[in-house]
Amino acid sequence: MQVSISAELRRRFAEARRVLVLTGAGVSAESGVPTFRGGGNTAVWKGIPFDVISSGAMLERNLPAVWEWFDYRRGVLASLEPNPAHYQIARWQDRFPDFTLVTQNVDGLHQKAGSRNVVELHGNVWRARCTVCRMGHDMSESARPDACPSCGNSVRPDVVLFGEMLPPGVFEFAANKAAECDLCFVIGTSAIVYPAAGLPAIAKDAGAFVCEVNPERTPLSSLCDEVITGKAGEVVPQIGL
Ligand code: BV8
Repeated sequence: MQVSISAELRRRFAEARRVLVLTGAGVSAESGVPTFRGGGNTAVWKGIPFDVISSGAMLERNLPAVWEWFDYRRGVLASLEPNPAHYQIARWQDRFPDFTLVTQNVDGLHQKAGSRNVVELHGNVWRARCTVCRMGHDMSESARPDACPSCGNSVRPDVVLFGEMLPPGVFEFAANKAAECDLCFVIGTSAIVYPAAGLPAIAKDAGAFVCEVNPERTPLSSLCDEVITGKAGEVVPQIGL
């Protein structure tokens, strides 16, 4: 689908030096990853709403149930591939002198498409970490460990659940980059989860040109300088390289 991109955005893209991209579940939708909201379908797992099964309170109460949910999601993700939006964003990292990709997604598809130094605000489903010593464990090539290989305590998904703090320093790093950028893209997010959804406003307040890509309008749309209505996989490759 051909989309209309303003001459202003094309000029900004050509002249940009510091670019920040914020992505949400929508950037992975065309790869087959279910989104969490929008379209009337809220993710529900065995009758438990997504924001309940993916909450710190549930993890405290029933870690096995949370693992079952994340084991299922890794199973779904294992066969999925990045889509043209992921690949174009990966190309952008060498196109600009200062490029930062911040994602709310936990699916690892940006990295699979070649993006480096991805700022994962909410962690990654392919990592586990110890509940005590916080030792990380990569599950992309191996099964989930029954216990921490280092201290023997229980392990949990290395994902930020609802009601949990983001990893120390991660949001602050992203916020600083948002405050320095001259061009900010917001791709595939419903913009209701904080603190992530606050990043575009930081960029806007600092004078950046903010462009949203989404089939639907969001609470951020009104603050954006340009809103391109469409699917990420179709729109992002047309924005430019
Ligand atoms: C925090 C990992 C400090 C888990 C996620 C009450 C109690 C406790 C907390 C709160 C509270 N009230 C508010 C809060 C804060 C809460 C929050 O913001 N809640 C919201 C729902 C109101 N935030 C937190 O809890 C954060 N921590 O604040 O700590 C604190 C601590 C205690 C108390 C207060 C404060 C932690 C948030 C992280 C939660 N973990 N994920 C897991 O994945 O299982 S968030 C989850 O939502 C996902 O990571 C997802 O990425 C994220 C945001 O969703 P989106 O990515 O935007 O996806 P969504 O489906 O919503 O939208 C998809 C969009 O794509 C739509 O717009 C659609 O139109 C579009 N789209 C569809 N197809 C396409 C497309 N776009 C482009 N192309 C397409 N083809």
